[in-house]
Amino acid sequence: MTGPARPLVMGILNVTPDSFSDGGRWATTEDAVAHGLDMVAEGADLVDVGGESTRPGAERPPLGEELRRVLPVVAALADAGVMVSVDTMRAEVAEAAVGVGARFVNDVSGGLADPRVLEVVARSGVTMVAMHWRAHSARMQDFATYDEEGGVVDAVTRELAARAEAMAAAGIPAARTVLDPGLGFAKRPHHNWELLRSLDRLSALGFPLLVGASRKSFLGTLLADEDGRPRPTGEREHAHAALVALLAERGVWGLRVHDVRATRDALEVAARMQEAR
Ligand code: PMM
Repeated sequence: MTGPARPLVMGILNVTPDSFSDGGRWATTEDAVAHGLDMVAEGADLVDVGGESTRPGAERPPLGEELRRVLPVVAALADAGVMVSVDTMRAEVAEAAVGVGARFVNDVSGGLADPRVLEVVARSGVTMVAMHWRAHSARMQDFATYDEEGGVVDAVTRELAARAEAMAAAGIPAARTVLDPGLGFAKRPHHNWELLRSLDRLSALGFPLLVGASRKSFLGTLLADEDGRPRPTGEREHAHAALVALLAERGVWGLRVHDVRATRDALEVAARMQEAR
């Protein structure tokens, strides 16, 4: 039986020593591939393989190191029949990953860090996720100001529309364009909540939306203890599952998550509630 369309679940596979919540856990190719397959077994529709940590303050790895981390994992998962996305801001990595079977390029800079990514995507026929981004992680929180009229929602809508236009100009059709508000990237906690409350404004741009809230610090801030200490990254999953259930009602295209099982469970609940209406 086909139920109502649910958001796709993108399982996060960070092959990095330093990502904020899972850095170092899947550092060998073997461990990373096994974790990717586990996420698929739990119900992930696609697996997002990344070799560069984008946590605030992170330094970039050299190109060769990023290729070395990512390519064997993308190749092995794609060979196993998994739909793979590569999380990269570099054209060389995108091109090599597509060459070994990646079907999505997830560029957190939406092609701003390396505009040649747009050409690679246009040429290769894969789908691109363009996230809202203002600067590399080492400096991004310096750009978390949205003082103009309309605040963060207007600014992110405008800046993402500009990325979609750049993609179209590079020859990427709308059917292969996904946008993402970029929660936590040059955003203070309240900016993330404002964006989540106003997702319909981004949807009105006419592209599918991917949302990545999993384990992010705005959830830690929400759940801070009475001394103001944020809830640790590994203890934010219940709040995330609640958010997933609410997002399912907003018609988002995809959710980028660490805990696939909890996400699928939350989506089951949301789907059953929608059916009952
Ligand atoms: N967040 C991170 C990395 N890549 N990609 C997209 N499209 N959207 C996101 O929100 C996003 C991303 C940082 O989180 P991680 O360190 O847990 O991967």
